[in-house]
Amino acid sequence: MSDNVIEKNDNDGIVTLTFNRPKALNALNSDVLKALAAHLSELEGQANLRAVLLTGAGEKAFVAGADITEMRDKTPEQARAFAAQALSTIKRLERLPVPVVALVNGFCLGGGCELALACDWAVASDNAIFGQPEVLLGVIPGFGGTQRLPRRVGPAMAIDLVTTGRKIDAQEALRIGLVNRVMSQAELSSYAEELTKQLGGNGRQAVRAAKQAVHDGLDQDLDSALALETSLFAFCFAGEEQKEGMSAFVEKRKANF
Ligand code: DAK
Repeated sequence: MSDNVIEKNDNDGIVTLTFNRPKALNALNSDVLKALAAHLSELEGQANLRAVLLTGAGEKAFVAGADITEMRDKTPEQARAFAAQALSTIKRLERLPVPVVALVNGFCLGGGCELALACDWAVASDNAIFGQPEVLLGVIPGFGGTQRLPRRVGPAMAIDLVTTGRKIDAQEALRIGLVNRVMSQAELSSYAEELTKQLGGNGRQAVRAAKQAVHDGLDQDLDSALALETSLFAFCFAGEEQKEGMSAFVEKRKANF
């Protein structure tokens, strides 16, 4: 595996993973997927983890898709194995117990868009370009795009994007709910600091429980999901954070989690 295809920066539990193949617009090959899986194994065991940010090296691309050169000669069996490996890695990313945010700094196509969809939310620079152009290559999205895209933007828009393969700009991505915010490249590069401030005063266990409630609840009917929320709400009262957070409010001081 080549070194450094993903760079890691850890700022007190706010971890940024940077896809680092700028000459290939950070396209995802098997080395990158292996490196991502290895980083996830570390992050899953990291006690002080607060958030994970994904971004792309260079100013041109977040991730321009799966590596087409590597995919070209695959047999159906190899394609199935490749997709299965990627799907399980992307699922592990999605289920990290902390917020996972895509910082989309340019082309975000195919497998790159699917990676962003597996993040809890995405923010984009104003030059970002999104799309699921797989049909132009004679295939369909293979990293979850046909399933996560309709869940995020609705089936009509998802079918539009996966059947035409058209590219959309950051403003359209914002309008359809694919990204939460659009900002300049400079603002995007300081987003880690902004997120540090936003999460800084929050209970860590509460943040984890909030994410779990949303993810697990989305897979259930409403009554079961509300019961899950009740369990997690009650669970919060078993820990120190709830006592500290509510005491701090009553005593008119800042909570110290
Ligand atoms: N793979 C490999 N190399 C790529 C790449 C990619 N996806 N995208 C860009 N590159 C490389 C280019 O080949 C070029 O390399 P050199 O020629 O310099 O060696 C370099 O990056 C710079 O790209 P360009 O010269 O093309 O730059 P431009 O600014 O002119 O164009 C572009 C930028 C993003 C519009 C263009 O590069 C482009 O269209 N790239 C391909 C985008 C794309 O089609 N992405 C989707 C890939 S398909 C599945 C599993 C997974 C998937 C599907 C099925 N199963 C197992 C079922 C996922 C599929 C995909 O993601």
